[in-house]
Amino acid sequence: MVVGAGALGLSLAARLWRAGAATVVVTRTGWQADLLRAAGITVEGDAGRWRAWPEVVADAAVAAGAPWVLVTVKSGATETVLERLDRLRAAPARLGLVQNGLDGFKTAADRWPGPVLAVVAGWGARRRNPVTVQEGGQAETTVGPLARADRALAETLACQLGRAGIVARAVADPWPAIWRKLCVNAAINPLGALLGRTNGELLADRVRPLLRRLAAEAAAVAGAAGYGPGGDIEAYVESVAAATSRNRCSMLQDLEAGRPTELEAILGAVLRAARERGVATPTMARAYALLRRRVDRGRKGKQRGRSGRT
Ligand code: KPL
Repeated sequence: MVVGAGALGLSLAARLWRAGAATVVVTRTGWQADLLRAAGITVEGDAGRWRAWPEVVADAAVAAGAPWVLVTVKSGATETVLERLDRLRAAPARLGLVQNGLDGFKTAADRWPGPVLAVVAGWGARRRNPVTVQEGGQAETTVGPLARADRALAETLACQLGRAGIVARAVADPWPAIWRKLCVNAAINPLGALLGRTNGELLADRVRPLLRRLAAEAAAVAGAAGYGPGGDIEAYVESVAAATSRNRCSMLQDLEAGRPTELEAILGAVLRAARERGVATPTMARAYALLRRRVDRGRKGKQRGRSGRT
């Protein structure tokens, strides 16, 4: 069962279905479920366009007996979705959480009664419309146990993802990978969102130094939290931007679509950790303030639109 039919949810469900897994997608809305049932999922990627026809439901109760639940919703929706699944007694299904940030992983580990695994996604995707997803290249995905699970279970999931064409590696402890991805997101996402650029365009000469500075600040915070990414984090972030070069980062996609962003889950989380540990993060604080203003302006515009004022 794949919960969430955003960019990663659609891409994951289509790939699992193509690899022969009995796949059910759970959408948030009935109208998206109807569209997907009628049109299937269209995936656009390096290998051209292809179509997948997994089962689609808007009500997770229909798929309550699934042995694996892969939750792909945004960080802010994790708690609500887990409560809903728990009420359906979907536990003790094995739960794989595909997400950015830190808090969703902590929530899932605390709240879900069954085994929980973190899936730290390395592939980029963009939902072009409710039934079409454009894949934007991939870096390695990491799978690891968070609670009531072990490395063997992570191997099983990584193997299944591998069959679906997702380059995945199992580890015994996913937290270093979660923090490393946080460094990637804390560098690529605010710049992509503020400048309206693809990940690859962030490697242009005038932008690259900012990308590197954000990566270095995030890595200093990760180090102070005990999860220093090691190696050359700036080069690593650049390699992810290159590997997903055609993708517009998720924060940019969310801003453009007027959806809630993961600003708090990503930059908010790094800045909170920096404050607690006394780490200086001036560039990130500036990026956060600019984005906060942009997000709040978007929200006010939406409210005005709803109340009918121009
Ligand atoms: O995770 C991503 C995101 O956009 O949120 C990256 C890896 C940066 C791909 O775009």
